[in-house]
Amino acid sequence: MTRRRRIYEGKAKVLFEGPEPGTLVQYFKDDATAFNNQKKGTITGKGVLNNRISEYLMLKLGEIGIPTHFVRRLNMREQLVREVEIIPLEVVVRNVVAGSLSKRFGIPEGTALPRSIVEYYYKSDELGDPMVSEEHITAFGWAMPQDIEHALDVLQSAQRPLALIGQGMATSGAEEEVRAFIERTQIPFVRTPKGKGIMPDDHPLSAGAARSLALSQADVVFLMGARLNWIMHFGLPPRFNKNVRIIQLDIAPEQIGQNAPTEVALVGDGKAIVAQLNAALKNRKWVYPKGTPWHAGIAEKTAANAAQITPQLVDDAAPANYYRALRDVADWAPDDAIIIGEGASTMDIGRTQLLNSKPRHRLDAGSYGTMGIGMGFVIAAAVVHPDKPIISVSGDSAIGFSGMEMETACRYELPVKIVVFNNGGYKILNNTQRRRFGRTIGTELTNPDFIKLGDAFGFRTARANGPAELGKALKDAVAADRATMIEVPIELVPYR
Ligand SMILES: Cc1ncc(C[n+]2csc(CCOP(=O)(O)OP(=O)(O)O)c2C)c(N)n1
Ligand SMILES: [Mg+2]
Repeated sequence: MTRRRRIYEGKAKVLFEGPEPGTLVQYFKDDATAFNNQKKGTITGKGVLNNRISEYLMLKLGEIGIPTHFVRRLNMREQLVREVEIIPLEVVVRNVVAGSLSKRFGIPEGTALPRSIVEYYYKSDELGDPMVSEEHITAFGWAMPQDIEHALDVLQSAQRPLALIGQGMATSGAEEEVRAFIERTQIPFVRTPKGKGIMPDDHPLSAGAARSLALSQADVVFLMGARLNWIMHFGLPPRFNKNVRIIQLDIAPEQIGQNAPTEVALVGDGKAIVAQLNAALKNRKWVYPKGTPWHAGIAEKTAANAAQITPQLVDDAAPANYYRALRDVADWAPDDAIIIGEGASTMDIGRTQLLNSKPRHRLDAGSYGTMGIGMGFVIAAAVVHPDKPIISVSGDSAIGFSGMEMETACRYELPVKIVVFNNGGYKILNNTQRRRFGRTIGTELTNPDFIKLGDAFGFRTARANGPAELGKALKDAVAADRATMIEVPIELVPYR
């Protein structure tokens, strides 16, 4: 390896330019210093041990969801790290009396302490790294629990608070912390498509079935690893209240204030920060009260929306409507199934009707609704989770974007279940053109015969012509333990 540019040399380490922008190579020296460089020496092999100890600690922190600068150990003395902004504090944990502690208190070196002692030092060579307390740290603004308190103050001041739970909570593994937070504060929540399962869809505080009302009327929105992108209507009116105040938790600083101004920003790992919020809540009596008009309004809208779809849920006519067909899929999908959705109505209605109770069990076209992701997701999910049922619901148009990958699924004998909701949607634009303009252009499209297509690749196939047949087809698909495709003809309701 060619030696890279030396960026900085400190008392114990040398930093070199890393292989990519934003990275550094950290070299551990054998030099030992104490009392701010007044005592110096060399301990052979110290750097090698420090490199290992540092790696061990950083990996442990990573395991519990605390992000660190560590990327990987490169060799005996070097590790690859990310560039970070350094808070000028040194945290010392003492288990045995040594060094300055022995000197300050006259306790012999090597004395075991009755319990661990945590000390903080302000890192400043000119001042000789003075010891400081948490009071100094917060008063001087070196590290800020104020943001946590500020976030809770804003939430507490809300009349109609709403948590938007996003994918960030899934990737940081924050489901336990988020659940504790929602249940402790009693604020309603809506999850983004990729945030499904962090909180169970059928949780009593879910405002998912009254999403439009919840988004448009909330006066404080807490973005928990969720972003105000296309899926969230960019946080703009009329979908959002024009005076909405935003608390934003995100790991990426550049996301703060995207599309709508952020009042309180909490930048960092989701799991760690929600845990901090939960700890801070222990010192507060506040709970968002039960019986507010906000809770009542959401409950009312949820009930009204449910009443509106009930007739479709119980309509056994063939061809099925989306709700009735999805009801069968929902009844059949086991709890640990990974569900993939793509299409327009298939995906949108599927988001409301196919529930998730586990995080990281839903794959969805996401931020931009991009079709063509379905088969890739199906194959990836089956490869990563061979022990879980993989169920995809795909529109007839959507499956056309990447359906050829059925060959891959068969070649690797992946026992995936693909349900194609065929409303002959290709005709939709044709119908719209005819209705609006009295003529058509470029929209005389046809679908393939999906059963023949599936058969050609070696899928087990079935066409379920109505609700009566779908339940059975789905049961047979599970029993078969091989790649299965079920085509479900869906009644065509032309777009407006
Ligand atoms: C790559 C890509 N091209 C085009 C679109 C535009 N688009 C959105 S929905 C849709 C068709 C959806 O039809 P289908 O998959 O049959 O779902 P349905 O609503 O009929 O259930 C298309 C083409 C898109 N989202 N992504
Ligand atoms: Mg369709």
